[in-house]
Amino acid sequence: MTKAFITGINGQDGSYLAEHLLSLGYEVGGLVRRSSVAENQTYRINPIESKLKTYYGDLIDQNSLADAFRHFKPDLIFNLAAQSHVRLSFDMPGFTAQVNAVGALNVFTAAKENCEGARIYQASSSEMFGTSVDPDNYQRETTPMHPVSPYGCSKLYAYSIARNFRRAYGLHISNGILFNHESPRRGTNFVTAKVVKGALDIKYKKEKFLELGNLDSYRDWGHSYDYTKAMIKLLEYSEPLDIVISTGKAHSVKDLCKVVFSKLGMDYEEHIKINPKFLRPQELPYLQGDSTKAKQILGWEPEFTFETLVEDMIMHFEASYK
Ligand code: NAP
Ligand code: G4F
Repeated sequence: MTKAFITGINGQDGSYLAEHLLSLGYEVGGLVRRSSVAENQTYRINPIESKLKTYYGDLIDQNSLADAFRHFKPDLIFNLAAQSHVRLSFDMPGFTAQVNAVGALNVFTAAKENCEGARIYQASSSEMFGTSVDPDNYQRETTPMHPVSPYGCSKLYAYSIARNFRRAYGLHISNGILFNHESPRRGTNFVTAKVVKGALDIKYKKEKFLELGNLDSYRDWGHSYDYTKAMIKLLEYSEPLDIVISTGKAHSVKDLCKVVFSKLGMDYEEHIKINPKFLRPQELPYLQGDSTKAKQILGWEPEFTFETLVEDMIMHFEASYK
């Protein structure tokens, strides 16, 4: 196994994954969409760009995937590309389904026809569980899936068609069911990066308040650096698997605000305003993952805790204020 191809290579996870794979000696290729502002689009992979082979393409253009696969000849394919924002999936459910559901089908079909023997990783999500929680307050591989967003529904289709292609055609496709993971490279319209950046704006007197939506939902937040290592362990494992990756600890959005503001010497209650614009038509109230299977089978353990994740993000974002 020497060549790895990543769709969504310039995203948060794609950039960490590419770095890990290069450090392990893999040749790394990836798919990049056409954008009118090319400079910003690839900022996360600019430091390693000379070591990568990138291809222009799009998940909804199956020919572009087939061409890239035929040319690069990957042994491993990581399908990370997606419209990954849950609230925005309510604004554009059709586009979200095209990219996340039909797009994943396009990746599997192009791989089936052009990359015999390749192992495929599908970026599945804890959002697929929706309102479903086991009686012990965890979600795990056996927990029923009842998604509550167009994003969750699109990811459930991709998860299901991956399992179908595995059984029907013998493809080696694994689903990584990842709980929320963040980093200094997280897009600033996700809540962790928004809170860190918003608190810094207040500390450095650029803003007085931060507007958020629902503060009462709980998420199991880990670090993308750790979770992208789990993706590689999953594809290096001999059998295709569906596996949960999580820290096993849930925190509310309110907890997150409390920790971030207090680390910066402030009281969050004096600075947070609720703006209904950031509420969702249906909320997913509680996520907490049990990753026992990943620990036992893959030997995966996260290095970052919630505290060190928050500190890493603050340190990164604060550097641009000084
Ligand atoms: P991200 O930062 O939003 O990255 C998404 C990537 O997909 C970007 O490179 C984006 O390119 C690309 N992309 C979007 N639409 C595309 C299309 N039609 N064709 C080709 N590329 C397209 O997301 P992430 O946090 O790295 O997440 C990686 C994957 O894991 C996603 O599938 C996400 O749904 C899933 N996931 C994430 C989490 C999490 O907490 N981060 C948890 C579970 C699952 P542009 O930059 O050009 O838009
Ligand atoms: O940071 P979020 O937008 O992440 P969300 O919706 O949990 O989705 C992320 O994790 C999924 C895995 O479970 C991934 F599959 C998905 O791709 C993405 O990476 O929101 C987290 C929580 C939500 O309950 C939201 O309602 O924060 C709440 N929130 C409160 N105010 C807010 C805001 N979220 C955002 N983005 N912006 C707010 O102002």
